[in-house]
Amino acid sequence: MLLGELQSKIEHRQAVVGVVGLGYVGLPVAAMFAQAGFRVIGLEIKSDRVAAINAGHNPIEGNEPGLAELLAGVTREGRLHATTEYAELAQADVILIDVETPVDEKHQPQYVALKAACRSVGAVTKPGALVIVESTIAPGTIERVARPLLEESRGLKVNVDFYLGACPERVMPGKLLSNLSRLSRVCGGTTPETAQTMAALYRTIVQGDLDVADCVTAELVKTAENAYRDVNIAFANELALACEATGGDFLRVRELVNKSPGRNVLLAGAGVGGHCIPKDSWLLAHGVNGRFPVRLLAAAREVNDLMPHHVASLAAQALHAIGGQLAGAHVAVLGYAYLEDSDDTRNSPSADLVRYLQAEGAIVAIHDPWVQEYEGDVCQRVHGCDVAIVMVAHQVYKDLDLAALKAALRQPVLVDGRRVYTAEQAKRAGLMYHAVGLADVK
Ligand code: SAJ
Repeated sequence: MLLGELQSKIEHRQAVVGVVGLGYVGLPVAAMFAQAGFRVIGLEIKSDRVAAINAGHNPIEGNEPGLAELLAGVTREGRLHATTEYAELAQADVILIDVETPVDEKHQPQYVALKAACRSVGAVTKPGALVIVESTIAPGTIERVARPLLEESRGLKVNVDFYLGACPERVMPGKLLSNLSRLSRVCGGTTPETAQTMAALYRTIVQGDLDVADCVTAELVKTAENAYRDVNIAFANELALACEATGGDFLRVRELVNKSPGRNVLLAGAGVGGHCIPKDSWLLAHGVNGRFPVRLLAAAREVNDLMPHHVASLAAQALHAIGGQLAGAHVAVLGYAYLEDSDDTRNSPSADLVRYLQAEGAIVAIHDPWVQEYEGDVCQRVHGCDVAIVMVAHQVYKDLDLAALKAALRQPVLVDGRRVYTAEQAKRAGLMYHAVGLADVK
């Protein structure tokens, strides 16, 4: 099938869309294309997930507005069918690949799932099908990993037997459907015609801009936009440390710097977690493939990864100031999710903090109203502790009565990793206050 024919099938909603990987990206994508009128085949290796989806049940945790209803509707109408059988993708005119692409402890991409998906898709894809990798991948991955694996299964040739592109997703937990429909996408194709056909496909579900490009541009844009954020957060964190060292207050300094045109210092904090920001800088660096030393990206990752350790040192200094120490101290960690008012704990800075504290001999109590195993009354969890450390700016901590917190603590020590409070508020409540970016309150 020629691309023109495929584009026409897409525009008439006659194309069959396959989605490989029905996780927090693939499932909303599959449901949205089904809602747009396509017949969608969702490929998922976890059979229990397949059963739940075909029964119209949303297996994705957390609050995702609209997703459960959408999924129930499109499965009930038979427009989305999930399967564990790759053979069913032989019917698909378009196949989207939405599998995980994590990095390992050496910051190297782990493409096990991506490679398996490409091999399996290559073994079944119909002539003239369009394969699109939506997972976030290092620049050069389409050329160096996806294309060869798709071709070798049956000696296929890209742009002859199938077409190939990259269209990285920009979803966020809690906003899956709105991000998918609202945000712009880069449609990177191995040929300009492929990119145009990709744009025609995404135009059926995306209201944002659809910018056509080549594959490496699409790979660069996604990894760069998150690396950019990581570097900017690292700048804020390093400025916060400079404020602590020089007697400044980061929030005041940031406010005044940002009055200068073109400045936008982000927020210093207790660390950088989540499913994409900590990873994408390493994917971008991997794409450079050793041709140039990657200094800034790696340095920013180091600054951000050290923030939980810095918060632990603030707690140690706070205890030392009252003749105590971390060893044997009872420490309450408030907030375990990676982001405020979220239940997502992936790459949580609090997990690093807990490891540091326990390595120093502290006894740690964790609270997080959004994380089931740590939910409960804050003051009950803090009761008898020698220090409370706020790691996430959950609303429930913003609303917290500091006098009640002080009454629950054995020692009146508060360490604020997200500047939820002010030194004045803490002082009024009788708490000794230490915070990221604030020189020690004497
Ligand atoms: N963080 C800071 N200081 C800041 C901003 C964030 O320390 O000024 C920390 C957060 O506490 C968190 C981590 O960084 O631990 C990541 O926060 P995030 O606001 O970047 O949220 P994410 O990880 O969900 O990032 C997503 C990304 N979106 C996609 O990948 C589609 C990112 O590109 C967006 O910029 C970000 O959402 C957003 O702007 O909300």
